[in-house]
Amino acid sequence: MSASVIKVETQDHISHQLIIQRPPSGLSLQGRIRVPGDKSISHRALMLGAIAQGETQIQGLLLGEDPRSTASCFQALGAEISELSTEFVRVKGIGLGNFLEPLDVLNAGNSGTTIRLMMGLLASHPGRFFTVTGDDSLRSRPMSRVVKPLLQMGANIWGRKDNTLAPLAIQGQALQGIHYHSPIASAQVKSCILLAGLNTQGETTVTEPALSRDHSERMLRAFGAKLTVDPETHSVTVSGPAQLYGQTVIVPGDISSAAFWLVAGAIVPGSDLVIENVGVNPTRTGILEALEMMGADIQRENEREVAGEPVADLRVRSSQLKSCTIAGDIIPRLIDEVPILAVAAIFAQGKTIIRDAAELRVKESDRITVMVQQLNQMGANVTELPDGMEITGGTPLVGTDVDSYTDHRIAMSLAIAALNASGITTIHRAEAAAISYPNFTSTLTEICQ
Ligand code: SPQ
Repeated sequence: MSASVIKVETQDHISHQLIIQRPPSGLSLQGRIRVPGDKSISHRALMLGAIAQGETQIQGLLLGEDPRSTASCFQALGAEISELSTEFVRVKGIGLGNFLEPLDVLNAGNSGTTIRLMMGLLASHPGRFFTVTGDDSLRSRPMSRVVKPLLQMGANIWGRKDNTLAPLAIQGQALQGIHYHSPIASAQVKSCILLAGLNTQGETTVTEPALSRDHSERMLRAFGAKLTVDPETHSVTVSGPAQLYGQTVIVPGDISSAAFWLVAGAIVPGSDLVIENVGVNPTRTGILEALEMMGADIQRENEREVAGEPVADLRVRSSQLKSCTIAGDIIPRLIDEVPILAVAAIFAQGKTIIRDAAELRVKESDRITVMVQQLNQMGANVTELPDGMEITGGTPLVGTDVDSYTDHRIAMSLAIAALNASGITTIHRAEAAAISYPNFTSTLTEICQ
């Protein structure tokens, strides 16, 4: 594909617009590609490495802005972290309970995972005072979901709007173990409480209404924590105080990033793409199941296990998609992929219904409202529901000006929609993609033929 068809223009020092125009001769996506390291696993590798004794070696770390925020927070707390690179990162842990009191506010940037997981660790470090904050988006995201259980454990936390919003101040305390029944299936809530339980005497249990991603559980075990899981009740118990020991972590490719290419390969006629080395942890593969329900042609090849996480190469070939209903327990296993699934549904025959996904309203943007508005602006037929959307497939998309609302997953979803739109699509504030996928545009240029 010629460079004039995918263009990045800088509006000012930080803001970019991505311009996409299908060539008149048509377009197909071909090649073998790799996606960057899994964001959830990258955060956890840096955090557990920081609180473990000894050295942790990380291969395949995501060099996105979110893990960079995690690294800088944990450096301020005393961990030694070598220069971030995808090849190799060395973390010299300071041991559980040994955080330094940082001289300044801990800034989690745009990253919900950083602030919420870190709060569990900070609240359980007696005798130190911490303040945490983030960017405009993060300061508007709900923190009560982690503040509430931490207060039940005996934490001292103060924040804006009745302790619900960052900036938050935390006075570390000796906490007590609790059994917390979380009203939402959230890996961040679960992980925050488990991490608080590490430095707490006795047992701390979290029960969630449906299974959320289990990377924390897998990695905590690998680092030496005593953990029991009851799959029937979706409950996890950690026994504290724990001793964690540095490990080697090999981060697989992020299925949430692969999802953009899976949908692109499915909807752009004549495409045949292989995405190598993708993490296929069953708590993350809802996107594969949803696309298979829609009739996508996706094959898992070379399935293997790497450092405790299942990995596969995914081959996608274009096919006519059909509508489906996506709701219930599958939602937490594909929550970050709903924006790109909405794009797939535009090119499917019939009406696709996505429900039980109200959590999307409190992500980096309100992903329901923003996706509905932006896709309809391109000519799609999408109706907003309180907890999801209804997408009637088959209306042709027409390129126009759209906006990411500084949300990385919105920026990339709109870029994929633009591949099947007529005319020119300009995605404003497209630099947001760098939160989780810094080289998204170069991969897009590479596979377009
Ligand atoms: O970290 P952040 O900003 O919350 O990132 C998002 C994303 O789209 O990248 C959500 F906006 O992913 C979350 C995910 O939605 C990452 C995550 C994790 O690593 O534990 C869990 C999910 O959030 P939650 O609220 O369901 O626990």
